[in-house]
Amino acid sequence: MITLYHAPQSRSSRIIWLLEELGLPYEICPVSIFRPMTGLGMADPANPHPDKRVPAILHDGVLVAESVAIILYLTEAYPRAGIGPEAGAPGRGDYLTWLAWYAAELEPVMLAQMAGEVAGSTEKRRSYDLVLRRIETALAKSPYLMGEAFTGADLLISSALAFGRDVFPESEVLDAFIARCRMRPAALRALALDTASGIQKPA
Ligand SMILES: N[C@@H](CCC(=O)N[C@@H](CS)C(=O)NCC(=O)O)C(=O)O
Repeated sequence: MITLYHAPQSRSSRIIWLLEELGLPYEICPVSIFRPMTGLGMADPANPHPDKRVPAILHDGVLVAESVAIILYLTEAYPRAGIGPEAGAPGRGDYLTWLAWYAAELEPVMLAQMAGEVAGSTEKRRSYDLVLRRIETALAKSPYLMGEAFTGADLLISSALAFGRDVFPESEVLDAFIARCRMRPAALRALALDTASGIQKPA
């Protein structure tokens, strides 16, 4: 059994989507988190995440935290859905590269731009330009980052882009990619479940 520790409209929403893509039985354990943007909410003692953040999953007694680790762990453990190339399979290197790229390049650049730190830093400006170029180059060639087929990398990166869309300039390619991913039946089911997953527990 898989338990997802989840706070509505947060980075754990993407893991509901993942679990729906994989077609697995799972339960959602709602937890409260501190929300820096509003200053509301508090860390939940019931949350097993080492930093009391979300997402985290418990799978047969194994705790996994961090979006990238959860996506890699679950797409490996349940390969039948075919959304994460296994070790030795074609596309495996590309898959690992995109997952790591999200955490090491995309997310830091997005947070820096949200904080207004990019314009005044040559290094951050360069990273920003490289990030935008990488994603637009990949999506100019194919509907998904790794080609014709949707993978866990598309799930992760499209959910980040949807959240931080304003960080990047107008781009039909980016908008079409986000829409393509979000219209998937599993994504729509996840959205409904996220909305129904409850108001934060009182802090
Ligand atoms: N790198 C982590 C980031 C997790 C994260 O920051 N989650 C936010 C919600 S979107 C959170 O739990 N914030 C509560 C806090 O910072 O205490 C991941 O992708 O899993």
